[in-house]
Amino acid sequence: MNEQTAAPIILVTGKMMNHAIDRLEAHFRLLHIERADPALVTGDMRSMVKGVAANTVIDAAFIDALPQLQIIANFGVGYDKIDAEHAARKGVMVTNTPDVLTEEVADVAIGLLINTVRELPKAENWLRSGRWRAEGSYPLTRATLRGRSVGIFGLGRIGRAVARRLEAFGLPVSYHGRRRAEDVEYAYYPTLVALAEAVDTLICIAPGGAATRHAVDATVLRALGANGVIINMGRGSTVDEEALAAALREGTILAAGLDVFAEEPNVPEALLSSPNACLLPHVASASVHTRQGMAELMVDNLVAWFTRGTPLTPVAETAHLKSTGG
Ligand code: A2R
Repeated sequence: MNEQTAAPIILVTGKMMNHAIDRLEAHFRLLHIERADPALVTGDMRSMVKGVAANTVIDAAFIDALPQLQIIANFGVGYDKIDAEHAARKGVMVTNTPDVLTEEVADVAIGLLINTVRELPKAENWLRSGRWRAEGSYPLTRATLRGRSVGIFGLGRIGRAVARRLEAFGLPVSYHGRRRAEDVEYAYYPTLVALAEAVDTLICIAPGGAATRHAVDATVLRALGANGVIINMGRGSTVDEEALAAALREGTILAAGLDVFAEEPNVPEALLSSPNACLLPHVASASVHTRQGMAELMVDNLVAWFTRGTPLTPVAETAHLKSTGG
């Protein structure tokens, strides 16, 4: 792949950080497309594109529009935007960027939890707007982290990193996932509603997609209770935002901290206007350090596929696929 002319052609979908583009250009010939829309696929793309570096939705129709496609390298650990099952059926490898963002996202989960419970962004606004000087101290917060019991929905790589931090904070941890993890001692609940009944703080760090869509619904929020706090770091689709806004409005739960939303960058008005919601614009992995690490892993997956025939971090749906070369 040293000769530029022999280098495989990679299609970059959507906006991609310069660090990724620079590294891609060192190994591949690049084409760009604003969004992964089959109507925008040119004849050259159809006949030449062997890999996609993805920062957008990649659906079945787009995969079908690229008959030479061998691999889709996703920028991010969550790959619910990519139809990985269809890719697997078509023999197209899909990779993601696990591990390199785990500790960063776990740090932000704890930051968002504390901001939500102790109202630090609102307290800073109090100072900046002159109310400290004019009116005196910021009111005592109704909530505290002290005495809380935390349930983690999705005890995977990031969930475990969050759990380790919570242990250091002296808080008991329990979890829900599709199966019990044999290598941890945290209490396991086989349903999300049972976990929500047992705790007062729920941290969601499960993947998006059909299986988890609206898993956090009105029933789960009621189970969490009036002192309940929910933090969502996984995917917006996992939480029924309408039910959440109603639960915040009606005092069914106490507060919510959200880094992800169902229709980003659109945030429902009912959440924007909720005084007990702490809202972030999907920034959990968004440091230069961690985004560069993600870019490097995305590119390393493509390089490994085209040089060795196996990527570094395939997603579960396509992990069995082998390169046929070419
Ligand atoms: O269910 P399990 O035992 O496979 O545990 C996984 C859990 N999980 C689910 N739990 C309940 N219902 C489901 N349908 C379901 N699907 C998966 O979520 C596992 O404990 C966790 C995901 O962990 P990892 O695959 O290690 O992902 P990582 O790196 O922690 O990232 C999690 C998510 C990404 O998918 C993005 O949405 C976000 O964080 O950045």
